[in-house]
Amino acid sequence: MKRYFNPSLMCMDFLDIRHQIEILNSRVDFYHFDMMDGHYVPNITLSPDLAKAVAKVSDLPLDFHLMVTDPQMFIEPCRKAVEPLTQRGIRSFYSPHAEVINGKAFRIIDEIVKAGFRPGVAINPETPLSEIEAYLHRLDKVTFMSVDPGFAGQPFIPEMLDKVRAAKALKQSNPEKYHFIIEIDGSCNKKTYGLLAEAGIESFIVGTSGLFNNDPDLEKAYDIMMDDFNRAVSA
Ligand code: S6P
Ligand code: MG
Repeated sequence: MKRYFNPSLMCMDFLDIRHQIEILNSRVDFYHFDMMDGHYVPNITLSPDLAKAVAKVSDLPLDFHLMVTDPQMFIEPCRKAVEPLTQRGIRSFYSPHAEVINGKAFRIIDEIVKAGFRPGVAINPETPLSEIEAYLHRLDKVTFMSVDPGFAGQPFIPEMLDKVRAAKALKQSNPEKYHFIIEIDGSCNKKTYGLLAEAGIESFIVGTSGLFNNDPDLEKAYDIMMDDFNRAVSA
């Protein structure tokens, strides 16, 4: 099974962004890009301007995670930010929260696709899978939150795992219909990799606990992450 690693850039050392991106470029699959508006969650993080800067020194798709009340508002700024990548056929992801798109989900997914993104959705720990079933077949990725959105460094919420298992079973039961990548966001680290992989996670968003706090030297931190991961999944 293909596995993806998706570092959460809000957990980087902001005084050393370019250097860290250059280290990660050859090692990971996507860059998870948290966008917050201070309303949907009580925090503010990354911006389209920073996305534009990152896209200048990387060939990896950006993975926009919209923790905002109005995800439509950021489609155009994010589209512009990654335009140089999109023009080279590198398609970034754009994932609003399931909890805010009800009533206009199909319209928003269409807008996301029209802007050149791969459509995704992020879903909170307490939100049932049924909430997104009507449009699941249109999604390229589902980001299952295993923490309440808003902050790095929070404890893992195991109650959400049943939903991941259900998503995996649904995907397996109808591979013609569903193609979404099953992704985890929150407290993804050596304590949880095994559990997550077994439940069906294909893409791992690694933040403070899985990658950046492993070592001050990011190359070493990455090697530690891979050792931890390989040990956990082969155990
Ligand atoms: C949380 C955000 C995440 C975090 C990531 C941090 O609102 O969406 O992407 O950056 O979960 O990882 P960790 O290991 O600190 O929980
Ligand atoms: Mg996130």
